[in-house]
Amino acid sequence: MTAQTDPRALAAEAAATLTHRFGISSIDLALVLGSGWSGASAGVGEQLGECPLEELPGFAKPVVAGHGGALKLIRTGTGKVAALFTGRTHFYEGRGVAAVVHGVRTAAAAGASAIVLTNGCGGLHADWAPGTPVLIRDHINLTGATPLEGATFIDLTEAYSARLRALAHEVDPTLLEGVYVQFRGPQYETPAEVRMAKVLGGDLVGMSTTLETIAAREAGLEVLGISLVTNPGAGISPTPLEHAEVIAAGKAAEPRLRALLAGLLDRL
Ligand code: 8IG
Repeated sequence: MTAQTDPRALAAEAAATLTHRFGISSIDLALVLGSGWSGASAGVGEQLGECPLEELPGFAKPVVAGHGGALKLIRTGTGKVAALFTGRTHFYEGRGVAAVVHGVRTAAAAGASAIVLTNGCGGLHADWAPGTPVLIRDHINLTGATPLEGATFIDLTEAYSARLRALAHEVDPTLLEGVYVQFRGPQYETPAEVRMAKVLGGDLVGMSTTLETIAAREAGLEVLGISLVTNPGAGISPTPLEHAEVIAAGKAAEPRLRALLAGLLDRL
């Protein structure tokens, strides 16, 4: 297989381009910023450099406007080098699951040992207000897809590292934990689908993260998943949601999210 067809070779190529471009030998950590998280990441760490993602092999321009696609390199308070992906490819874009996990595989190929996956999602509990961050304890992958091929029997008993969740609790002891349910999207759920997700044991519904976590575990990365509840899942709230309220809640959560990210980067 060539790098054109072998996703791991393509990730190795992207990692080599990244390290060469920034003049570093490797990275230590990676962070993927989901909806509602980019404002929170501003000013976290010392920025070493930035490049548009599409300048690295295998990355394409994101289709969702406002889901910015850049890679920022930062140095943490403890001197570690972290790659921040300011956008991601979603499964619903139809570019295939290898494209969805290309950033994760690139981070692993560049030497990262841990990855923080963040997202914006719907909440399944009426008292989880928009703007509430929730640590992902486990997931349910309802996409019917996987980044793995063949007899790749990856253990997912502790897909989301208990060690990293404990570090997050150190930073913010009031953090909630929950089970994230990934739907394919791009449509939001029906109220019946939201009830189903809850019956199945879910606390959060979204359209990302689980496929990336599977690829990260295959690559041996420790995973920390953090969701930002930006809206109640369909049918959870008796009143239709005002988009402006969601934006305002996200904005109000920014200081808490920034403190969480900064505290994590000093401990990871
Ligand atoms: I932001 O309610 C956001 N992303 N599936 N459902 C799903 N994805 C989401 C939602 C939601 N809110």
